[in-house]
Order: sequence, then structure tokens, then C-alpha cells
Amino acid sequence: MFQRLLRRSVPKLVTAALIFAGASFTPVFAAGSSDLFVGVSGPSTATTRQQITYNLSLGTHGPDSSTNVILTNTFSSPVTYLGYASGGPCSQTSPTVITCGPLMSLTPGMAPDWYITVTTDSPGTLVNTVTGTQNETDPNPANNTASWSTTVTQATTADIFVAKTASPGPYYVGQTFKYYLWYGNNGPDDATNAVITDQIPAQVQVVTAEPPCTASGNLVRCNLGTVWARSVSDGIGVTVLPVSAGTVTNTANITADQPDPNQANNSYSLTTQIQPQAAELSVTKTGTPNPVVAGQKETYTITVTNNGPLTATGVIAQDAWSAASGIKGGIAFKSVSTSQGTCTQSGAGVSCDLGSLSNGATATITLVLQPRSKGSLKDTASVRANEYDPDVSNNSSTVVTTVG
Ligand SMILES: [Ca+2]
Ligand SMILES: [Ca+2]
Ligand SMILES: [Ca+2]
Repeated sequence: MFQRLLRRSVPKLVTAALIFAGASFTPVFAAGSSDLFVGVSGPSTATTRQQITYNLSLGTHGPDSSTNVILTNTFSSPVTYLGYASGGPCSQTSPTVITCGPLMSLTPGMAPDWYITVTTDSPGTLVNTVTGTQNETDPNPANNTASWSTTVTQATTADIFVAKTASPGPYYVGQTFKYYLWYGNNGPDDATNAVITDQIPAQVQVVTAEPPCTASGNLVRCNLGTVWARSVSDGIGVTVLPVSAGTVTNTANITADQPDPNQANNSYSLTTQIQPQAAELSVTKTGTPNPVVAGQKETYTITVTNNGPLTATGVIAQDAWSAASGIKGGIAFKSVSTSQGTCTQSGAGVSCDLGSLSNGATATITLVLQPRSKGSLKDTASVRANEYDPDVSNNSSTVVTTVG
């Protein structure tokens, strides 16, 4: 049904079109005569990615007005169209063509200026050829085209970079340490308005940042100004206070005005491990004399050291002895004393409650035993505290004494 209707209607439409084309027809725009002219100017030099603005001028010497005026900008290399002012509207129809207009009526005496702005990534000579068209017959087509040449040089580039280090670890909750920000410029050109930004994770709080860096909360920003080509900075310290244990990954970024051919080194991530609050204790012991004569006294000196960083609390040092071989006559406990706290003996051992030891402090325990016959005497001291100890390898110490 529908196809039959279509078949019937098509011949009628064709007939109507033929009648229209064959009739005497007067166009809407009267094709008068108008000497349209155009001009173009712009910068004679520019760099890649720099904005280039062209001034497009147009007018007519008459006698009639120009109507439906369109200016076509044809470029010798690809451009990016950014916008127009005082005219237009314009649109980019291909990488090398920007079309402006139409201006419906341009009367003799009118001298409008249109402006368009582009950028280019291509160094070399950029030629913009502007051609005006109109509905009217033009007695002088030669002035309907104008062109402007701009020498485009490659913009400067600078390979800036940033790096980050930290003061030597380990790092503990409650103990400040420093991050160091480093930066530089591999060139080839100087970098201007270089800025480092570093958003430090909340696990560590920023305490202070050295100039030229400043901290706003945990965001560190460093306005570096100009970074000379082929230069490397000193480290800029940022003092932080860890507030929770775990892994902290922190990324610093750097930017500058110039295009950077190597973006990979414009950010730097540093991972640090924050330990729980800790006190690293160690114990050493010596025994004199060695060898000792059976029946004589053997004196052990046990030294407990807190290597920090926190004060150790509830420090307990224990010491146990035994016959590694021989000493059938047994081992007699003679005495124990300590520089702090109290020691108690029980069987073949003593336990000393040393209380607290501040960072860097030591406590000394003196133990006297008497092996009663020949053999080998083994004596082991150990230490522990309430705080986490990141290195337990040094928490015990053994001395073997020959009894002759
Ligand atoms: Ca003309
Ligand atoms: Ca770079
Ligand atoms: Ca230890």
C-alpha cells in the first residue's frame, strides 16, 4: 500500500521540479557588482603553542553592497582554532581551514575588523591565505585574497624533574623525621615558574617545611621560580611526625611553563614504613676471669642499653646459668646487684625488674657465681620491655666460661 503510494507520487515531484527549473526565476540575492577586498595581518614571529591572532579586514569599493560575505582562512600547516572576536562566527572545517561568516551585507564605507586566534605545533613559516567570497560579481578579483606569513619557532623545552628521599630510618610513631625534596632541570632551556606540590598522606603530619616550600595542612607547595638548565638543587627538608604505623607512599610532582619532553621524571613516589612506638633494647655481658679456677668466684657484668627512640618501661632482665659440661660439684650463687631496680634469685637464675630506661640509658647488673669443680659454665642474659622492639637479635647474650 505504502509502496504503491510512493510510486505514484515520485513522478509528480519530478514533474514539479522540472517546471520550477524551466520557469523564468529571479534569485533572492540580486547579483549586482561589488569590488570586495580583504586584508590580513598578524604577528611576524611566534613560537609553537603560542597564541597567534590574525586581524582580518574587509570592505567593498562598491558600487553595490557585498552580500553573504564569507572569509576562508587557509593555512600552510595545521592549526588549532581557539576563537574569534569582533566578527565571525568562524568554524574550523579542517586542520588547515577556518571559515568565517557569512556577513549578510557589507555596504561601501563599512570597514569591519575580524579577529581569529589559533595555535600551531609546527615550526616553520605559517602562511594564512584569506579569501573573500560574495554573491555579487566582482570587477577586481585580485584584491579578494590576502595572506600573512608568520615565522614559527619551536617553543623552548625543559626536562624538569623531582625526587624525594627521607632521613635514615627506621621511622617510629611519635618520632619526627625528614623528607627531602630534590629537583632539577636537564634542559635544554631554563624552566620558569617551576612548582613542586606534595600531598603528604595523613599517616604522617607535616610539622615544618623549609623555604621555598610552605605547608598548608599536609599539602606542601614549593614555588621554585626559575630552574636553570642543567642544574640540580639541594634537598629541601620537610619535617613530619608519624601518627600511625604502616606503609606511607608519598608522591611529589613538579611543573613549569615549558613543554617537558620527559614527563616520567616529573613525579616521584617514596614509600616509607612507619614502625609502632618502639624502644630498641640490647644486652651484653662479660665474665671474668675466663678461665676461672674451680672454687673461685666468677663475676658477670650484664649491661642493658635502650637504643631508643622511646623510653622503655617495665624493663625485665633475666639471667640463667647451667653447666655446659662437667662441674659435678655444682654452681653456687653468691650475689647479684643492679644499678637500678631490684633483682631476685630463684634456682639457677636471677630476674631483675629494672623499671624504666630512657633513650640512650644503660643499667648494669653484676652477678657473682662460684663453680665448684672443673667443667664449662654457660650463662645467658636476656632483656624485654613493654614497648615494641624492632630488633630482637640483640636481646640476649651468652658467655661460656672454662672452669679449670
Ligand atoms: Ca575585489
Ligand atoms: Ca621531566
Ligand atoms: Ca633489641
